[in-house]
Amino acid sequence: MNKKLIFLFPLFLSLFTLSIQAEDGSKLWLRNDQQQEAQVKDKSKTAGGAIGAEELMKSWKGSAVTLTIAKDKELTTDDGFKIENKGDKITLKARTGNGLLYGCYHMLRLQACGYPLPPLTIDNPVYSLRLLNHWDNLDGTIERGYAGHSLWQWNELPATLSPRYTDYARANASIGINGTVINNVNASPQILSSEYIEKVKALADVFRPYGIKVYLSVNFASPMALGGLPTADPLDEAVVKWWKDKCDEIYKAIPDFGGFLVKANSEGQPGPGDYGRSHSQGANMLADAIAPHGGIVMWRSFVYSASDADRAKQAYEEFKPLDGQFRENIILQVKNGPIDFQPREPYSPLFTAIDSTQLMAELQVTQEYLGHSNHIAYLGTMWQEFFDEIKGVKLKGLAGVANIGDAVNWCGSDFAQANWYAFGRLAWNPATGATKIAKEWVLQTFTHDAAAVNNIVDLMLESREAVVNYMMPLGLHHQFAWGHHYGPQPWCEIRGARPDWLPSYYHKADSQGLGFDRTSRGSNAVAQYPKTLASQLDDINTCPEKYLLWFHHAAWTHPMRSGRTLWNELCHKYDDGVNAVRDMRDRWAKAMPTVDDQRADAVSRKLNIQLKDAIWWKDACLLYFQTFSKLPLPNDIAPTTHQLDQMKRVELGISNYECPSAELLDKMR
Ligand code: GCW
Repeated sequence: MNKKLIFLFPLFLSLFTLSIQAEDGSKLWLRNDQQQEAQVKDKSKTAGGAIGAEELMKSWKGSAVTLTIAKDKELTTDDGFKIENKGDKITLKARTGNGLLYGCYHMLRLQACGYPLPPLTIDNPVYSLRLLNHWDNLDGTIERGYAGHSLWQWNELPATLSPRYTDYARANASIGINGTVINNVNASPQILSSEYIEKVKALADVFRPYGIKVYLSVNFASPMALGGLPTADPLDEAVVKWWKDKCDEIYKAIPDFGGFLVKANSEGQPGPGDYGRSHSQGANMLADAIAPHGGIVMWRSFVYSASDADRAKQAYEEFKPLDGQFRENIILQVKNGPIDFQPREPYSPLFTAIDSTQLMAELQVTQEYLGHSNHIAYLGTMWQEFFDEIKGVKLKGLAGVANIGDAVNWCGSDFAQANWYAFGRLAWNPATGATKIAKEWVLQTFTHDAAAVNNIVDLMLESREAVVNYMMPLGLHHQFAWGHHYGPQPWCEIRGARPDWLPSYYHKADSQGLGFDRTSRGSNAVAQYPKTLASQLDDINTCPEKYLLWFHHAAWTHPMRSGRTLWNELCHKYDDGVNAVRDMRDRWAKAMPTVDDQRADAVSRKLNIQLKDAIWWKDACLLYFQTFSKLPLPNDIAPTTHQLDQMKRVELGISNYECPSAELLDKMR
C-alpha cells in the first residue's frame, strides 16, 4: 500500500463504522446532540430555569424560546408547565424553576422522538411526590441491586463529587423525578451521624438545582445506637428530644431536606412495637419532630410476622385499625401488592381500605423477582395494570425501588433503563400509558427506524406477561429459590425456616390441586377488598384467571375458560412463556441492524440467558407440580428437557448462592 493510502485507511474505516457508533448505554435516553446554539432567553432567575435554558441552547433545533415564571390559572401545580408555540417564538411558563426545567426536558423529549411541538401544551404532574428509593447500604453494596455497586462514594464524600451525581440528577429531572431516598430501608443508624449528614448535604447540594430533594431511611433505634439512650420508645421524652435535635441538625445542613422513610417492625427491623407502641405512635413522634421544618414521614406498611395468619392479610390487619390516627405530614407507603413485588399480584387491599391517611404506592423498579438485570421485563405494563385496578384511589405520590448502580449503563442492562424511565413518566402521569412510554423510550434510546421501533416496542409490551407465564402463571407466586429470588425452587424446604418464606406456603400443591385458598372458605383475604370485588374474587367461576391460584385452591381438573383443565392450562402457560421469549429474540434480531453493535450484542446475550432460564423455570415447575397432579404433559406443548432430580441439585444462575447460616435462620424464625 502506498503511504497516502495507509494514512487514509483509518479514515475509511472510521467512516464505514461511523454509520452506527458503538454505545455503552451510559447516555441513557438523553442522546440529543449538544452542538446547537439555540436562541433561549431565561427570564426566571431560577436554578431550574438556568439548567433548562442551557440544555435547550445546546440541543434545541426549533425557534427561539423564552422561559418565564408565571401565575397562570392552568398551572395548577408547582411542577407543571405551559408551552405556547407561536411558530416563530415559543414561550415556556411555570410557577417555579422546577416547572421550567420539566418543560425544557419535555421539549427535548419531543424533539428526540421526532414529534412536533403542538401550539399549546399544558402539563401538570398527577402526583406531587415522585421518588426513587435506593436500597443502598453504606458499605457500597445494594440490597436487590443488579447494576454493580452503589453510586454513592461514601468514603470520598463530601470532598469529592463524582460527575455521575450530576448525571444522575439530570436523568431523573428529565423524567420528572423530584426526590430520592438515598439509603436502604434496612437502615444503618450511621446515616444520621454528623459525619454522614455532611456527606448527604454534599449530595443534596448537587441534586437541588435539578429539583431533587434528598430523603433518608432511618433506623427506629437510632437514638440508642447513635445517641447512647437506653431506649427508642417513641413516648420516652429523651427519645423525642433526640429526634428533634437530630432534625434541627439535618435542616441546618440541608434546609430543604425532604424527610424520613421508615421500615419498622418488619423483617427484624426495630420499631415502636418493641415497646408495645403502635405504628401510629411511632410515626407520629417522628412526624412531630420533623413538622416544624416542613418535612414528611413515609411509613411503610410492609409488615408481616411469623404468625399463622395469611401473610397477604397482615399489612391490612395492622394498619386498617390505625387509619385516621396518623399526623398530616405522614404518608403510608404501601407496596403495590399484598405480598412482595411478585411478577403479578392483585393490588394491596390497603389502597381501597385506607381513607383518612395519605397514601403512596411503592413499586419495585429493580427486578428482584423478575429475572434481575438478566431478563427483559418492561414493567410499564405491570404498573399500568396496577393503576387500572386502583382507579379512583387518591395517592400523594409514588416511590420506585431503584435499579441503579455504578454500572456503565446504570442499570446492568440496556432494557432495565426503560423501567427507570417508565417509572418517572408514570409517576408524572399514570394516564400516559405503558405503550406510549415504551415507544418514546425506544425512539430516544435506540432507533427511529419504523419497523425496528415496532418490533422493539412489541417485544417490551409482551415481556412482562412472558415472565409471568414462564415463572408463575395463573396467580402462582413466590416459587423462588431461597435467598436470591432468581431461579425456581418450588420444592424448597429448609428446616427451621419461616414457612412464609418457602414456596410450599404459597403453592399448596397436593393431590387435589394447586393454589392458596384465600376465599371465605379459606383465609378470607378476599374480604379485605370492597364488597363487589370480594364476591367476584370469592367465586372460582368469576375470579379472573390471572389470579385464580392466588385466591383459590383449584382442582387439577378444574375447567378453565379455554376449555382445558387447570393442569393442561398451566402447562400451556409455561410453554407460552418460553415461546414469548423466543418471539422477543426474533424481534430483537430484526431490530438489531438499526442499533449499534455494542448494545445490540449486549441485549442479544441477555435474551439468550433469558431463554435458557425460561426453559428452566418451565421444566422445574411443571415437573415438580406433576409429582402432585400425576397427569401427563399435553402433547401440543414442547416437551421438557431436564430431569427433576438433576434440577433439584442445581441453583439456577447465581454462583455465589449460599445456604443461610444457622444464625440467620435463627433470626428469621
Ligand atoms: O422484597 C423484600 C426483599 C428485601 C427487602 C424487603 C423490603 C429491603 O427481599 O430485600 O428489604 O422486601 O421491602 O423491606
